[in-house]
Amino acid sequence: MKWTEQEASLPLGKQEGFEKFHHEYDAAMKKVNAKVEILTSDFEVRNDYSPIHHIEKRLKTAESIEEKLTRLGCEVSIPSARENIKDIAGLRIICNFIEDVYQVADMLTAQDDIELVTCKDYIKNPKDNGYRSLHLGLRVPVFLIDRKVVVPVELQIRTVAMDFWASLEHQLRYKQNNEGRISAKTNIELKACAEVSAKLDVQMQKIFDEVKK
Ligand code: 0O2
Repeated sequence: MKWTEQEASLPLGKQEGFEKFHHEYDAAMKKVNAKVEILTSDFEVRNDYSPIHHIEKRLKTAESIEEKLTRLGCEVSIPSARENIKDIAGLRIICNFIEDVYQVADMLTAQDDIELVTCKDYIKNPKDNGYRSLHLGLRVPVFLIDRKVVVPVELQIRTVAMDFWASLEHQLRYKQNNEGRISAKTNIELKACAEVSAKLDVQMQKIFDEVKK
């Protein structure tokens, strides 16, 4: 399909083919979610322990994709969204312990229909504000009625403690002012909390390892 200028001037959600485009990401998200659920139940069947605490998933709305394209200075069109936005389908896996995060990441990326494209390890290299999480950019094949498409999915894997911190920091960022900025004082306090929570993760892992022995 040729992308006309007229088409690109419409809001993304109203452009021709948006529903089909969006559905590909929904299907990919459901596929990865099913994979994680299967891993969880397999753990439950074989062991008395599952590394996965819970899963969250979200599909970016047309408005949110449009906002991100505009923020990045990209054209607001379906081809542009396909090219520039890799987190339309997103899943977050919350694990109990740090080692579980890497174990789950290894199990998923070892599956032969999953392609690992990017890996940002904010656990080994936390962001300046203290944010910790493992971010994997994946590509998964999805079989539709008439064709196969390979769709990007963003996976965030982190511990309960990392998730607790990230959720509160996210809420604060949007509460403090409309631009999502946090005051310097709050930033320092939040970073200190991130460090306490990282120490807690290490201590809890140690306790768990000792109990396992
Ligand atoms: P949402 O609705 O949570 O998805 P990009 O992936 O292109 O957006 P970047 O910076 O390369 O940009 O990606 P990165 O570092 O992988 O982070 C993207 C997502 O990670 C964010 O998504 C957040 O979910 C999460 N994240 C990253 N940094 C922080 C942080 O400092 N605090 C918190 N709470 N979350 C963070 P979005 O797009 O912001 O929104």
